[in-house]
Amino acid sequence: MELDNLGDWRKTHFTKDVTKELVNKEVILGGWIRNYRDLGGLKFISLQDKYGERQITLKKGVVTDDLFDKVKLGYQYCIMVKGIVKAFNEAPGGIEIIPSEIKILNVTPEKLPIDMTGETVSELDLRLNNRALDLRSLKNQAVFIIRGEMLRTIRKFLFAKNFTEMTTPKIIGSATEGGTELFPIIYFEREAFLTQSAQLYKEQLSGVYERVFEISDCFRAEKHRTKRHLCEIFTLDVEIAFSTMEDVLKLLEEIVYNVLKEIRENQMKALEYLGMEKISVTPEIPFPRYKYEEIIDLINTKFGFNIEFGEDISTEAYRKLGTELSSYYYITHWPMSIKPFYIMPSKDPKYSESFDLQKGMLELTSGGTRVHNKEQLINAIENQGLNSTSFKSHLKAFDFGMPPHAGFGLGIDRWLTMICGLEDIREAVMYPRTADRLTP
Ligand code: AMO
Repeated sequence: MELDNLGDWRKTHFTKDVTKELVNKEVILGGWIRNYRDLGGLKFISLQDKYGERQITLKKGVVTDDLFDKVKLGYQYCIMVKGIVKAFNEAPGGIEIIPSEIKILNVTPEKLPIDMTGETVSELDLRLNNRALDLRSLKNQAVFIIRGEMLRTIRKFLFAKNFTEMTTPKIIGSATEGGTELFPIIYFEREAFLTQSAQLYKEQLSGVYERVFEISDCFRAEKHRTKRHLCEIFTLDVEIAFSTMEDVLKLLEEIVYNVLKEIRENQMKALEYLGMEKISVTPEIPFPRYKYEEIIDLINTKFGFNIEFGEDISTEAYRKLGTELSSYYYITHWPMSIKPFYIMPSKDPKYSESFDLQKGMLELTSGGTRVHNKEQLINAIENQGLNSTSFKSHLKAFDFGMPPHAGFGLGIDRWLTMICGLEDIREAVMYPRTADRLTP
């Protein structure tokens, strides 16, 4: 097939902007063919762009014969349409476009590797193998509209609260939070690592900008093959000087509340598309707070587990817990023995000033008050069997008046998975990275 040139055609509107106010006006739209029907004397095209779709209607006798005959289309052909907007109640959105010209800019193979009409759902790995196509689906459109809203709201909220957005290095010279779960890389003649989190930098920068945040990727060399784990994750990191865990708990629940509120206010259509409008509701704040000891007591007595103080809570135990506590809640005061060196011990050093934010069975966030005294920090590093000399450059920041500080890290991908009701975290990332997946 001979393809048309773009020439001097430019889109005048996105599909979402073609409303009834434009009736009888000419528009130029561009996008992909999600679906088409050929009923002999009548052809319908569902033209999709990044915001949705509009119906293009070709009726023999109404459009020119040349145009009618030209329209022999395939799924996901890239086309542009020039035409007049008409009101038509039976069409989606009550609008149709009667075309005067159509440009076919690019074509597709007769059989696409995955279903793009929305009639069936192809298997996830197959979809991920063809991600640039798969991302065009209306379901993915809804997921990533919500993700965009989430990130926009977080930024808006934090800027209004006097936070500074930081950008910290992703290539680091030594382990961030202990030696595990790091990806080594070759950095000229030396070994370096991909960062596991912004932890040390956000602490240092809390001693400069007082209230800092970063939304960025970090890397976990985890071989877990679960529906909750990725090797490249996207996190919201927050650190606040002159504060403790108490302040952070309040801030975090306000963020969660506001993000959900704004998603509901601004992107209800996307939530509805995913069938999540009744499920991803704005939660009541403050969130319930349970101490770690209360939680393991509950799990042990109610579900017959035998978790001892100092043990992590297994996935199976979390699964049961999620049936009891299905909304957002905090688990605070974890045993110091299972927390990283930078976490502040409680008055009774058996416990720590740390917390997780849970939604049902899923951990969304961890955080706490940090150690800001250099001697105490060195001891904590050594007590965890790490070598404090490899933290030399980080420890320097603690010589220059480091304020008391606290913060948290929130897994954006996990949260999005939950808000959108997705089965697998890989669906919440445009190009996921797992132990098994390095392409596309
Ligand atoms: P943590 O390691 O708990 O804490 O990570 C913070 C949050 O990131 C998400 N997360 C993951 N999501 C998907 N796949 C993974 N492999 C994965 N690992 C973590 C979770 C988790 O709650 N520096 C601390 C935070 C702090 O204290 O400020 C940290 O990184 O949602």
